[in-house]
Amino acid sequence: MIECKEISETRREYGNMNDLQKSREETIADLEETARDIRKKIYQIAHFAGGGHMGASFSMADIISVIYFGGVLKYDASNPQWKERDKFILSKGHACYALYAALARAGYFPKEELRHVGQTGSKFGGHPKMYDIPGVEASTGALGHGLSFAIGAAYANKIDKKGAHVYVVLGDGECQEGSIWEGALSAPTLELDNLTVIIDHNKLQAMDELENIVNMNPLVDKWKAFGWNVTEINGHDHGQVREALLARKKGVPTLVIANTIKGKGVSFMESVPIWHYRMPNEEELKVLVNELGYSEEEKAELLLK
Ligand SMILES: Cc1ncc(C[n+]2csc(CCOP(=O)(O)OP(=O)(O)O)c2C)c(N)n1
Repeated sequence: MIECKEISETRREYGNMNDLQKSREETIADLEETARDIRKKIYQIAHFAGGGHMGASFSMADIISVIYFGGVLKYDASNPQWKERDKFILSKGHACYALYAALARAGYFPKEELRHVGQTGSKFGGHPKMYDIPGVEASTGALGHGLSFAIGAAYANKIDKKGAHVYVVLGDGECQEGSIWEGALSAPTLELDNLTVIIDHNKLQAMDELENIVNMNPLVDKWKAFGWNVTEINGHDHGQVREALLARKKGVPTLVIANTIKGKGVSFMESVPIWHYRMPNEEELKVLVNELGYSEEEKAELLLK
């Protein structure tokens, strides 16, 4: 683990969070509940959609909980296009069930809409679409584009002299895309200290281990060499995630390597590649509904054949 001390101290230069952020700053205990609720919603979405990338969504459920409910992102769900807002960009768009769950919980749209994901006529697909879905800042799914998009947004904020920040989540497998490294070169050159990139480092990509496909190690050294302010954390520890996401270093973009477990929260899915895209069978479903902590009523609905 790398100490985040240096950057957490520089955070003070930026002052305290404003009232809007504070209104969404849950305690660590509350964030545990929020993340549990987001995991419950992720499976419910998959259940009603009949499939989806659950492992990738569970992997980042804690990160997205802290972003939207831990006092990190500045947003107004009743005014999604608010000009002064921060932006969250999910570059690994296949994990959009986590994003949909967070946006519904934040109040961007009624949670009942989550029942229609993936269905004919629904604006909610298996990858997120901007303009159609309130709160979705970029259409993603073709891996490798979100970082460059985020750099454009952060650079525009600088030109417009806006204090807004841009956060982007990348997959670790996604970092094999060449376009990621073009972005990695550009952001420090542009001195984008209003940009924070989080790598969801679950060490799996699709059906295999990252190292067996294209080895990305040592990730920390690579990003440091490209001029980023790098920290490495446990991506399931809400306190560590919050500390790392609120840290800033003047003139330098921040890169957070969040060590995570793909499928986190459902024992039989954790770190098992096949859960990149697969639905549980009857027996597995019984385990899942107990481990995610659904109410008896919710369980009955999900177990209904
Ligand atoms: C450009 C592109 N190539 C391939 C895919 C197919 N694909 C979808 S998810 C995925 C694996 C991504 O792995 P990673 O970034 O590590 O995310 P994780 O699912 O592990 O969170 C791939 C190859 C894609 N969506 N886009």
